[in-house]
Amino acid sequence: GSAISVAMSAMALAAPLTVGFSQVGSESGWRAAETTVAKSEAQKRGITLKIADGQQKQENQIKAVRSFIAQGVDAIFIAPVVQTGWEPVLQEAKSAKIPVFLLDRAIVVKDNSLYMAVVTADNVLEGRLIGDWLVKTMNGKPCNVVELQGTVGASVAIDRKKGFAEAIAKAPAIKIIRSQSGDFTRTNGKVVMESFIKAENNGKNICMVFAHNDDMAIGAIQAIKEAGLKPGKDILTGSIDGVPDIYKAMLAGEANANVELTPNMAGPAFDALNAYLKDGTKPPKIIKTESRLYLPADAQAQLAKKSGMGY
Ligand code: GYE
Repeated sequence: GSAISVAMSAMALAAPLTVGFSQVGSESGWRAAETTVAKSEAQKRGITLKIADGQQKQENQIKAVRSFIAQGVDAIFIAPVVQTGWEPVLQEAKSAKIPVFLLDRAIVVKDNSLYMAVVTADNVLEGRLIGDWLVKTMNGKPCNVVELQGTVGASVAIDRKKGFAEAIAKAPAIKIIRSQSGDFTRTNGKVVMESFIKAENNGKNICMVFAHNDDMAIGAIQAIKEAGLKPGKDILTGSIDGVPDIYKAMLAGEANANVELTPNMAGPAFDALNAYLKDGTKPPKIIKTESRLYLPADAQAQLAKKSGMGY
């Protein structure tokens, strides 16, 4: 570039960056942790972070993104509640030359240049890890599974469902007998689990609950107890996130398998943004975070690790 544009980008680097973050809402413990970590990761780097709570509605998120564009922020982060319907607003961001990063959930668009990168786990793998664990645990024995799905249309719900189904397809005696959305919340996880229990001989037909996140699993554990059954024994549980409460449930013998998901999605996005603004370095399209299975024997150490992190 010319001397002028070099000088201008040096100025842009010197001025503190402002990033607008359109967050899904506050549906789960993991979500709250992600927001907390985003704030501290921004602070570490001297970035001003503006967070808009979408309250689980895409239209609110689209409004927030438009407002960030109007404010002329340096970059926009979106945790997209659902995977479709983003083209028009992303086109507006692109026209305004504002780079967009997606956090924790993916989107489906024809033109992938509408966003810079997505920071996410392999959500199919997360579902598969729980499914593989169940196949191994049952060792050929039959098992009726009920599934608590995440938000309808969310990439993570679609992918976790897919991975789990793929894994249990190897074990013909393991079947999903009921599947419904609990919208990733504790309250709905409990309500939907209550209806599953009622419909399945007061829970006696149910062998395992696969919840797409920990909060719904914790709601389900409550419902199982209230039905006079023992969670973790009469009905096994498997879920995803790794929030402190699920490790506590494991220590109480009430939860069986968990895949941890880091709440630090913003940190890698800030780093990719800084590299891009510095010299145009383009990040990989998918910045993948780790997915690992933890069992009750790991719960104490996991809980200690989480409390050391402050979330
Ligand atoms: O697992 C769940 C949250 O999109 C990865 O959304 C995220 C999921 C997370 O509500 O707890």
